[in-house]
Amino acid sequence: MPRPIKKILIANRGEIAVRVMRACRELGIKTVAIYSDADRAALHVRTADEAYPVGPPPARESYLDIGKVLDAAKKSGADAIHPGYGFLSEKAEFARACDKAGVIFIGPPADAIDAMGDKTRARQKMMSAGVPVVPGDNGPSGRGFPSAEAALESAKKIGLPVMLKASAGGGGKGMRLVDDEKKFIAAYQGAQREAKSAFGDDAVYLEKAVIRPRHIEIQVFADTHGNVVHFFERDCSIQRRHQKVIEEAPSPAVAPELRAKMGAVAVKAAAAVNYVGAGTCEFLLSEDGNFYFLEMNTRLQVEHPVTEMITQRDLVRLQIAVANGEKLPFAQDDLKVHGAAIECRIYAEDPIKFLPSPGKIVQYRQPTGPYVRDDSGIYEGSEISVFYDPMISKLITWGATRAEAIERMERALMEYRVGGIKTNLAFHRRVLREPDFRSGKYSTAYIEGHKELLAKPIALDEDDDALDAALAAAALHALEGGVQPTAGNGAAATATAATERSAWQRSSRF
Ligand code: MV4
Repeated sequence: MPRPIKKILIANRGEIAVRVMRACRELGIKTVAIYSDADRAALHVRTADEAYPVGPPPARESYLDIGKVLDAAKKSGADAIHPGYGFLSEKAEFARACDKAGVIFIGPPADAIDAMGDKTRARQKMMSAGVPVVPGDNGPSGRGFPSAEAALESAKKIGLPVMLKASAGGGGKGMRLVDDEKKFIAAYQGAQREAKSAFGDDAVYLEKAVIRPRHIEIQVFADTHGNVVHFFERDCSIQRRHQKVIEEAPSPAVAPELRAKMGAVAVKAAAAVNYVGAGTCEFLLSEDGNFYFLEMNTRLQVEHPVTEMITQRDLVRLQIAVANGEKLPFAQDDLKVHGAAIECRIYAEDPIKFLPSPGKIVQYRQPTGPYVRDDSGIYEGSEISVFYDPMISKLITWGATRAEAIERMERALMEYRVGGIKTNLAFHRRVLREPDFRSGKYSTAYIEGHKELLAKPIALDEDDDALDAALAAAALHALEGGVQPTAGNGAAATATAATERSAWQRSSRF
């Protein structure tokens, strides 16, 4: 039995660092933050029991510097490191360096990271394990083709359209769609060049393109005793440029039978690489109901809270338990889907151009109330830096049904106020009432197919200012002997409340 973990260094920043620290606090585990020069006053630093500087703002020189991170672990006496997501979380080299330094890496074994990190290798491994992958060709060497012409011959056999993907890639990086033979050679060479410069490896493989797929992923969990379970699916089809925007669980497109089938396949995939800890198998679900393994993310994911909400389990606590060598405290049959959960990623970004909008948060009101969770890494007065991901928080709501979760999300989005920077709050409000989203009939082409969601707000209630005005007007109307405010806030229907509300809201505009 390994000694129980008493102190964890969180090798990350922002909301995920705070999220991990919360689980540690509940477990009586001490927390250690690391921070770059840009993050001296960041929330994760204030939340930790102790904190160590790791260098200049660029991640390469701080959060990604393995030597500095391990130095901080040594100085602090941490016996484990939680990498969060991004940064060092999927670097096998880091997992190995932790092992060597005698620090527990809270994540899968380095060999499992390697097995899934190389996409052609993962495809081969999954095929051998009986996991369905997208029909395609890894090339005669198993890692790309001897020439673009050889690749074209294979593409013709597969049948266009095909996807060109970098073997060392993932997450859509270096990916190209080819639907015309005449464009194939140039696209292949372009993909090779891109792969070479992005990953230092020009191997490119082919897959038949699945048109308008849904992105369905299965959360898996394995302990060191050979137990592997799945926590059902998340639907992450609402993305823009490979950036997830809204996620939900369960998927409106997945019936119980398909859920069980995909879950069993994901468990098989994890077992095939001797997986340990939290992981996620990504699948494409085609319009005709077939599903194909795409890749496995060997980390805790951003969107893990929707799974926590529908399974009533704390995935970070489980990660720590597994890292302690404990057995999973339940079997597959003990896990059930309870209701529905949705997550909206709130970004500091220009709502029309989708460009980051860094700066100081001068006003911040987090939504709360029943079945609302807002995982945030910022506070009023803190800064959204140009150096890191501009996510402000993840807003998650739960409902007994999907409809209830949506209604609750709409309510929570109305309560949310951010001042000083631009956000995508108004975008989320528009999606939540868009009929294709509400019906659950959407695919990865959703945002592209709904350009009106990106358009400048036109209707009166579509931006914060107009919303404030409408609420104030409703309250005043009620005061004058009219109907109750439609926002359902009975308390606002008094003279004082109405005045205070509009004054407070005015102060929130910048
Ligand atoms: C595909 C595909 C269609 N056919 N592969 C994008 C991210 C990376 N994990 C895989 N991706 C895709 N691979 C085949 N054979 C479509 C996508 C894709 C996509 C996948 C999931 C979520 C959003 C997406 C947006 C565009 C393309």
